[in-house]
Amino acid sequence: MAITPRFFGERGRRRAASLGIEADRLPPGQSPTVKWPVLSLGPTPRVSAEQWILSIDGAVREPYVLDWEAFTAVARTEWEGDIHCVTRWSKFGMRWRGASVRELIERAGPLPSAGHLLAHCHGGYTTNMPLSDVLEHPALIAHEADDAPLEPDHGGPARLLVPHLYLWKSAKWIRRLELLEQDELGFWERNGYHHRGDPWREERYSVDEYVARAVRRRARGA
Ligand SMILES: Nc1nc2c(c(=O)[nH]1)N[C@H]1C(S)=C(S)[C@@H](COP(=O)(O)O)O[C@H]1N2
Ligand SMILES: [Mo]
Repeated sequence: MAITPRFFGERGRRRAASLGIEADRLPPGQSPTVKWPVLSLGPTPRVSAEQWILSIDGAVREPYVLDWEAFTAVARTEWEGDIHCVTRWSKFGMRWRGASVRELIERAGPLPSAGHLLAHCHGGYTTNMPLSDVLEHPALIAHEADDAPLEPDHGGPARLLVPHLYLWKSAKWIRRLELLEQDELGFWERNGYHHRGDPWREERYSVDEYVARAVRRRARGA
């Protein structure tokens, strides 16, 4: 729904073709990257595996905390595919390993009223999403990318990975998954970005959400 200047699309498609990436794997307005850019708001927090803990709490029957040993014992889920950043780069054919977010959340017993997730990070970053985005789509607490331990700049020792949404949802240096009954906005969502962020629907900014709603209202004749 975003109004993307045409040249972004054309440039991306040409570059994808030159890299042998099929055109239908490139979301609208994106362009493939070979290197993996680092996008962080602040300095990289240094969190050792020994210090690392993940809390799963909020609207759940049994909140719990995982330490590194308990996490790595359940980190046996793999996901292969492409990631998409709202700043228009996509990185193709990555391999990720970690724990299934759905399994971690189910173990806490989400309340029937829990519909939203707020991810909290070391350093203060937050991002929100509908709970269905991590229960009904592949999502990991990831500690390995492309067969190597996740670099600190990319969120190591572990980050959230929600690959079907723009990458700002994939919270680095994750420390807490908070289930919520009412939605609360994260950092970028409060600062003009879309509340969901589906790259295939080009949900970049909240203004896209506003325009899409207006278009739907008009189509209904309201
Ligand atoms: N904790 C934290 N997580 C974060 C960010 C951040 O600044 N802090 N940036 C987000 C954004 S905007 C993007 S595009 C991706 C970038 O991930 P990368 O640096 O591994 O490419 O991380 C997301 N997760
Ligand atoms: Mo981003």
